[in-house]
Amino acid sequence: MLDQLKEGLRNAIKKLIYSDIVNEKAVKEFIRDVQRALLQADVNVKIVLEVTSKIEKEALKSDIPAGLSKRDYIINLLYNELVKILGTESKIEFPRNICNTILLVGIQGSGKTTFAAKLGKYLQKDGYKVGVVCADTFRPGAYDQLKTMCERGKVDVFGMPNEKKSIKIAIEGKKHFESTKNIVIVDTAGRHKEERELIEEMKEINSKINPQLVLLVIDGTIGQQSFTQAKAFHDATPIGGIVITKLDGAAKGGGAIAAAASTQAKILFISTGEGLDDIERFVPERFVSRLLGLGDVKAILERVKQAEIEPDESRVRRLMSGKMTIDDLYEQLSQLKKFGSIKKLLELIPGMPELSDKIDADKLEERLEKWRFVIQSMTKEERQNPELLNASRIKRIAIGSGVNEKEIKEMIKQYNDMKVVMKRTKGKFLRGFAR
Ligand SMILES: Nc1nc2c(ncn2[C@@H]2O[C@H](COP(=O)(O)OP(=O)(O)OP(=O)(O)O)[C@@H](O)[C@H]2O)c(=O)[nH]1
Ligand SMILES: [Mg+2]
Repeated sequence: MLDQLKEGLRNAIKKLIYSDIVNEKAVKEFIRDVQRALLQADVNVKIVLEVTSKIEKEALKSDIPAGLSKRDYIINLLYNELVKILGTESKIEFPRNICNTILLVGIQGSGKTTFAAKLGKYLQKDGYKVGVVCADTFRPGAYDQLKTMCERGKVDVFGMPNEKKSIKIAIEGKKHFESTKNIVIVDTAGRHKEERELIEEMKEINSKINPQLVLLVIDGTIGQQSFTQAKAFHDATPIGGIVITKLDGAAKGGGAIAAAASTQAKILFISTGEGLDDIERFVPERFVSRLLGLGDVKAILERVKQAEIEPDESRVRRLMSGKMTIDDLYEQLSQLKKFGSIKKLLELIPGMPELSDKIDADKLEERLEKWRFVIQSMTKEERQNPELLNASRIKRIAIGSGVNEKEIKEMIKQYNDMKVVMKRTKGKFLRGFAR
């Protein structure tokens, strides 16, 4: 879905993560990359400039919240601004004790019929009893198309192939399902090529069948033109939501979503393929996380919180003065273990899903495991005083831990390096790693 936009934004992030220092030049380049990606997806120029100038202004400020790296801060800004332009999540719930009607409208070929079947299946999975009505008297074979798709999804269909008045079919369909269903989805004809006519007809059907929800189905391939459609619709009727279809492979899909959202109308669903299960609720946060490859952002925050490292006073002082004992190191490694498997953690870190090919997380985890075995084979004195570790002691530890001597020597060297880093960063090293 939206592969081009995804790639553009992820490349911008990747470049930022790999840059040696995050100075003004790097920020400006990041902003340019983001602008390019959004414009290519047909996001409206005004929206693009608004979003990126906000990010740029914030990113160039010197006071970044304590404990955050500049890179994290900037990625977070991008995430927040993108979520903001896409609006808020809206709940869709229907009372189960009445028969609710959902009316689908949209111009020719926008994907109404396909969506009617998908929505039927989706709501049925959610526990509703659903019937779908074919009120399209314009398109030849409309009923057969809908019937075939609904049958595949095991959703009941109603139609009157010989009836010419769509309002009549809608009314009969409602009656037909009234006593057995709690949701009736009405698929309408898409003979309209422009919004004005469509809205006139929608108003008429609306007044006669009184639906609980009118959904406007918009073809995502039209990009920012979805603005006029969504706006006209939203101005004409206070109820309603929007469905954006064909987001699979639609180069302009990002622009279509941003434009529709900027009308204040709610996007309720998106459709990402011709299959019956290619439907999803539109949740701006989730959508942007996926777009940027941030994994599940909420999950990261929770894990970081759970794993807040709370070393005791004396340990902190030792770490800060560079006098980290191996016991301290062991304690820190155990803290890292709280994150669960390192591979899973890497997948949750911004930018990491993209980079994880390059990092062999299994190896890293294996290495930490070995480290633990080695530490467990040391005596208490050795752990307090690593300088004691001479050749004969290392030989003994190798036998006890099953890790060869060369590797142990390497570990000791790493420990010494880490001690230097700890001293320099005043113990923040592991916290940084955790983030
Ligand atoms: N790739 C892709 N194709 C879709 C999607 N939704 C619908 N289509 C295709 O778009 C075409 C039109 O879909 P329909 O559901 O018939 O559209 P409609 O709005 O009912 O059309 P009319 O009734 O003629 O107005 C069909 O070929 C569908 O298979 C989608 O999310 N992705
Ligand atoms: Mg149709």
